[in-house]
Amino acid sequence: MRFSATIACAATFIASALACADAKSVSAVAYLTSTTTNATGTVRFTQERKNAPTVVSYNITGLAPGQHGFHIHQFGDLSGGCLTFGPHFNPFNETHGGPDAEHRHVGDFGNISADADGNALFNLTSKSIKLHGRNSVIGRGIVVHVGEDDLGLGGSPLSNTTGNAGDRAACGIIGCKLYN
Ligand SMILES: [Cu+2]
Repeated sequence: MRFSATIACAATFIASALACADAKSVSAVAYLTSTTTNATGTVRFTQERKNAPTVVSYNITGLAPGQHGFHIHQFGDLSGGCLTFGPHFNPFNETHGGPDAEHRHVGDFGNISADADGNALFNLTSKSIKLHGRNSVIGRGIVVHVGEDDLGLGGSPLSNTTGNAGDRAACGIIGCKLYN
C-alpha cells in the first residue's frame, strides 16, 4: 500500500511537471516569505509562448519604504533560508547590471519601490526571463533585498556581482502554477 502510494505520488509529480513544461502558455508563481523581516508577497510569471516576453507581476508587503534590489537567484533551495538561493541566476556568465543594461544577469530586475506603507505592487514585461526551454526560471528562486541595488554602477567589487543590495529581506521558490 505504501509502495503503491509512493508510485502514484511520483507519477502525479512527473505528470504535473510535464504539463507545466509542455503547455504553450506557461505560468509560474513564487510566494515570498522571510524568517528575518516582515516582508511577504507573491510574484507571478506568464509566458504565452516560447519566444514571447514574460509578464511578471508582484505584490509584496512589509518592506521598508524605498528601493529594494530584486533578482532571480540560481537556486530554489530554502533549506538554509534565503541564503541557500545562491548567487544571481546568470546562465550566460555576465556581470551584474540593471534591467536595461547590455551586460546583466538574466535574473537582474533592478529595484522595486516600496511606498510609505511598505507595499510594492507592479507589472513588468521581460524579454530575458523564460518559462520555456533550458534557461527556464521555474525551480529557481526570487529574492527581494533589504537595500538598493546599485545596478553595477557602484564602483566596488560587489557591485559587479550583487549590486550591493545587502541582506535578503524575503525569498520564494518559483514553481509551476496550479492551473495554466
Ligand atoms: Cu539578489
